[in-house]
Amino acid sequence: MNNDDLFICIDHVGLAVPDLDEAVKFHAETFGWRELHREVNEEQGVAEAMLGTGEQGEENAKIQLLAPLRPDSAIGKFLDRNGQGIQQLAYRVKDLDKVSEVLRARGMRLLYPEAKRGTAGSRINFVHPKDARGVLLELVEPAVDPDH
Ligand code: MC0
Repeated sequence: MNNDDLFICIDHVGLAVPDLDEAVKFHAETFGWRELHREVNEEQGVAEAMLGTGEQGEENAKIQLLAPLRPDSAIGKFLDRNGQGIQQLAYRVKDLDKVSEVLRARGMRLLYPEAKRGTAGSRINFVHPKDARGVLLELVEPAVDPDH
């Protein structure tokens, strides 16, 4: 990674699903992904599971399954409009506040004025899909120690 790179790598790809348990089972039995982590994020209105082949906290990109807690949540609305499928692409960053500032200066609208809490204690924000040319881009700064 160069010092002036904004993004480290793809952290995860988020898939909207109607039923988390059923989707985890499908991706495990069909594609061989293992469930590495699961949590409920009330603020985001989601129950989510991270799938991969390494360990949670390792560097590998992951698949994130996102099921709605409420019909009026971001995932609930996405499912209503599009059905299940790719809802977001998440880029890993080292310093979310710095990257957010750079992207705002480049004309991107970030959805939140300040970072919010994401998976496993990470800090997250999103670039509006209209500004990122049709893709909801999540920016994720992982927790230093994801277990604490
Ligand atoms: C909406 N649009 C999308 C989109 N969602 N385009 C690509 N990908 C998506 N996921 C498009 C719509 O089709 C519409 O286009 C335009 O964006 C504006 O839509 P809207 O009706 O004004 O807005 P909403 O109500 O659909 O909301 C979209 C928005 C929302 C991105 C603002 O989903 C949001 O706040 N998302 C951020 C939070 C989130 O996604 N949370 C769940 C994951 P047209 O052409 O019709 O104008 S939580 C998570 O990911 C955490 C746990 C983590 O990873 O750590």
